[in-house]
Amino acid sequence: MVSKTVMSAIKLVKASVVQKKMKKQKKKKEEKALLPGMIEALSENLLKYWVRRKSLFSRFDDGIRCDEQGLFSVTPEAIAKRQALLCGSGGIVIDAFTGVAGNAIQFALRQNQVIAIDINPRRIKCARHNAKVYGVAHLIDFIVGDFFGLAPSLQADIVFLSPPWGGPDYKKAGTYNIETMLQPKNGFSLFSVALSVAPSVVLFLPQTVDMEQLEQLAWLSSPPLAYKVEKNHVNGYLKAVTVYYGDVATQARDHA
Ligand code: MGP
Ligand code: SAH
Repeated sequence: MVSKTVMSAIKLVKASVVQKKMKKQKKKKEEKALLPGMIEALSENLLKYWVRRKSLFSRFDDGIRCDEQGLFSVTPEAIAKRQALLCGSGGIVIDAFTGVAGNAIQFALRQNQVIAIDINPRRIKCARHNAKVYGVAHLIDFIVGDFFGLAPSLQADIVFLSPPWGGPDYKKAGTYNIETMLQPKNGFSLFSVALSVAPSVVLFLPQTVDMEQLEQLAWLSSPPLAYKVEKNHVNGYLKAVTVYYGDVATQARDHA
């Protein structure tokens, strides 16, 4: 006869087997949702990003993973490469809004020590996976967290900022105001926080950004910071602008 204790132990083991099975199924389901090839899962306005996926990641079809926001926000590879070139090698670079790692991968490929932060755990999971596809995951520290909360404990050579612009509809507003339209905080506060972490800050912004505001950011410091604005094109089309502030601006000018 089986004792009560043994019966409850069997029940516990059974429950844990069922739980493990359910966990596995959930994980599989989540991973499936992130797999490429799920074209039917994309809304119509995301199709254009899918069509140009190889300009976002040249190795997209080697298993790159991303969700919807990751797809419309990722920095096209040619731009991310250029930004990494201008930022140089061998430094500590914080990618404060990592997304699916379009930028973090290129900074790592240039032998920087990269700290990759994103508030969204699912996107950090994609970012780590994508960095593996490019063979650089071991060079990047991935952190799930809020950049503003983490900033007081961070120090680096460069902070790279590629924050949410408010979705693909930002263009409808005409001139892009970094004070009112940038998320999750206004651009001036964001910039000040980044400057408390590193002497050089790089901002990736919409092509419609108010150029006067970019100059105002430089004047937040005394003496004002050196800065350089670069327009970013892909296949001849203007996509965005990158602004380099501080030492990195002087360095960037040498690459003009
Ligand atoms: P876009 O302006 O949405 O597309 O994004 P495009 O190709 O100019 O649109 P079209 O209508 O002219 O075809 C251009 C690029 O900007 C994207 O590939 C991303 O790199 C970047 N980008 C777009 N959004 C909406 C964001 C965002 O919210 N945050 C960040 N960091 N980058 C973005
Ligand atoms: N450059 C990235 C795209 C960044 S999209 C790439 O190439 O893939 C902007 C990212 O900022 C989103 O993934 C969003 O989750 C993240 N984000 C938003 N608020 C944040 C915060 N407070 N701290 C850190 N990340 C944040």
